[in-house]
Amino acid sequence: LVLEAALRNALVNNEFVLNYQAKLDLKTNRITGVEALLRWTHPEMGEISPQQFIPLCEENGSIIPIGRWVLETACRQNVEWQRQGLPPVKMAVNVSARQFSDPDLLQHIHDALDKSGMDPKLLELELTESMVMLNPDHTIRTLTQLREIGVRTALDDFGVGYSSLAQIKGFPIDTLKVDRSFIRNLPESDHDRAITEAIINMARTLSLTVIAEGVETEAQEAFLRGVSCDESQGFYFSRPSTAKAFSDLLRNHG
Ligand code: G
Ligand code: G
Ligand code: MN
Ligand code: NA
Repeated sequence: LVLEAALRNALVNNEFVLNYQAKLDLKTNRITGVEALLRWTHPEMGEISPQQFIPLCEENGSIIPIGRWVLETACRQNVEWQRQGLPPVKMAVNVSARQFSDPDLLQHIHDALDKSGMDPKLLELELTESMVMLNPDHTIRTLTQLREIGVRTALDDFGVGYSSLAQIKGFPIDTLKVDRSFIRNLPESDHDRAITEAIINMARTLSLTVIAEGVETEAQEAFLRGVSCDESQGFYFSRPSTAKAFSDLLRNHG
């Protein structure tokens, strides 16, 4: 209840910021993209984790204006980095279930792209399996419209849901993000090695890009490179950080 009351003023009081975490291409060793991650610091309560407040925003509907702010802020930041002479990178934005079912989502995306002048091809939306499985007809319609304007989509936390190969095949998505629960015990776990390889092979068959999330060690990264995983994201290469820290990383690492 205290949190909900505080949330009501968070947007107007400028209490949200975005952090950014790099995505690394495992073949070229270049940064190919970045994920925007919402952070909330309340003046008295301090930092509150998105795992705590995002479910509340989903429930009370405030995820719609907050999600809109995230989209617009991420797009503006992407354009700003290029204005500073940095190489273009894909900008990934998390979309919640309620946002995905919101009939105004496409309009909000158009607005964010128009206001910022960002190239739609650099925008990637991260959706979870559970939300795309809820209403497959709506999902296909929405994904098709996004593809028509050039916006990319990724299935986040992939492998923990219940989507079958047959269903995924019908969705015009671009990327699978292998859930970090499969990465955690690599390379030791026989099971997780087999699952990760199976997801990578499946992604290949469907011409999807595959990225591993939660990569925390050199051994995990080496294993993933060895099985031709396309990209890697996690604390090993880079933790989520401020826009300034990310732009320094991009400038120095490329
Ligand atoms: O960044 P962190 O690991 O604390 O994120 C925790 C959870 O919050 C993750 O599931 C992540 O996808 C989600 N999350 C982070 N930022 C956003 C956002 O801007 N919008 C939505 N809907 N979820 C987010
Ligand atoms: O569900 P989603 O993939 O959007 O969640 C992103 C969250 O994962 C972010 O909150 C980020 O802080 C967290 N994260 C990113 N890299 C790592 C990692 O290497 N290990 C762990 N445990 N969490 C990570
Ligand atoms: Mn994500
Ligand atoms: Na994820």
